[in-house]
Amino acid sequence: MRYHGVLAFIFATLAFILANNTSAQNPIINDQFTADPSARVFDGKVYVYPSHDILANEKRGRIGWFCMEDYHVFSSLNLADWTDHGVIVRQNKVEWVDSTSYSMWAPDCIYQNGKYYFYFPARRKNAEMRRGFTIGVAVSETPYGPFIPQATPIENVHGIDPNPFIDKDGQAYLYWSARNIYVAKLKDNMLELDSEPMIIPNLPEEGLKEGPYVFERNGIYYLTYPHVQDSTERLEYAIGDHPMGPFQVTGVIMDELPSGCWTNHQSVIEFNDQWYLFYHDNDLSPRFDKNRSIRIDSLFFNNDGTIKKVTPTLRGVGLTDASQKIQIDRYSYISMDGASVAFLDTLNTFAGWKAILDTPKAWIQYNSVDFGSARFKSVHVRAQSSTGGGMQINLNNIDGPIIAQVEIPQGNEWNNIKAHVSGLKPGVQNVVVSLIDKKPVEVDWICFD
Ligand code: FUB
Repeated sequence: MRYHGVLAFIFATLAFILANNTSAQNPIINDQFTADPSARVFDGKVYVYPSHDILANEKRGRIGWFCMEDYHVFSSLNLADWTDHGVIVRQNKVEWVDSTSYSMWAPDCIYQNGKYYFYFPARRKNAEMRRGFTIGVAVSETPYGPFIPQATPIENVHGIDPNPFIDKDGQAYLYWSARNIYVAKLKDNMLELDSEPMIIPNLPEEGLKEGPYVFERNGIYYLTYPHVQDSTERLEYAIGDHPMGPFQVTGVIMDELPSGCWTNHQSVIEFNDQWYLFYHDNDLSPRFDKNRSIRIDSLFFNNDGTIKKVTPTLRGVGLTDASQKIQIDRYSYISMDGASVAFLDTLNTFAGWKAILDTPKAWIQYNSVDFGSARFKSVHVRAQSSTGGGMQINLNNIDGPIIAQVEIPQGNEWNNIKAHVSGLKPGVQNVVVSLIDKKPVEVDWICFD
């Protein structure tokens, strides 16, 4: 117990020290690739257990394919500030995993009887099993580790994308995919199956189905899954009145991603009376869709319990503190003409994006900035303009009150410019940045102090 306490302390301290390059916008993690987000609420905090995409090369993985060697976990109290707790499971630290396979695909985690059970797929060492994936478990006393992997995978499971679910009566189930979606009961120890795997019937027969994630709301069991109906994966769901079904295909949660990213992968949680959809896209790797990034958007239900379709946004969820960098390129709305977004550095996408305004009155609106008691006296803007240019900041919308005007000096260097702010209102407001005349301006971020 004492040993675990000390380890937990070391982990917590490490987590605090680790880079916190995460944000209130989409994607939520910006210093590494992340995919297949399984979100959970433990003790009032949101934890996300994603896959960790890396780029394959001659020495690791298969070039042009998924490449994953470990898992991180991230947590947040407000869906805006995320802490990276570091690596929790690594392929070469799990006895049964083929540590040359870089195949640590979509995981999930659940709490039961005082412990956290982290389920993950990978390829096992035994030559005869090389073809297929199986699923293992690592156990921890905290949601962020240390997780101790079991020496062997779960018997009788062949497939990927594990999803544990615990019903109201305490019975645990494991779902996974292997072309079809499977379910079996779990024993109380959460490490062994307690029933024969069953293929969930009545799901679409054509097109790949994977990534099951089950949740319950008002007595309805929602089985959500990515499915290739047409050319790439879209997020669908089926509903039933028991965790083992029967389930009836009910609708689409999210259409195919406009980016063309071939995979998508979801989880759904309720947090502080709001439901959220976690999913992924290839924001930080637009040319290679096996390097993905996790995202969050709000999810709403109709009165009959069906799910309203979610449209992917750049703004994502959560409030942005006015004193933090407000990345307006993750906009809520944008003018029809003259406003666009581009990478700051196309060779290093982790540096993020910039907003470009190049037509008079072009604007970008960023919603839900928390101004607190509106004590701010100035705004800082990181911007550049090869011609020299001017921009203004309005509250609420493009016709709302002007709170600042900012002159950007002529040049090809980024400037940090400070300008006076007046007329701020307390609380949560939208900000709109617009071009005053026709001289183009590029904006990295703005923040208030
Ligand atoms: O991340 C690798 C695989 O891609 C996952 O296991 C699938 O769900 C798909 O997202």
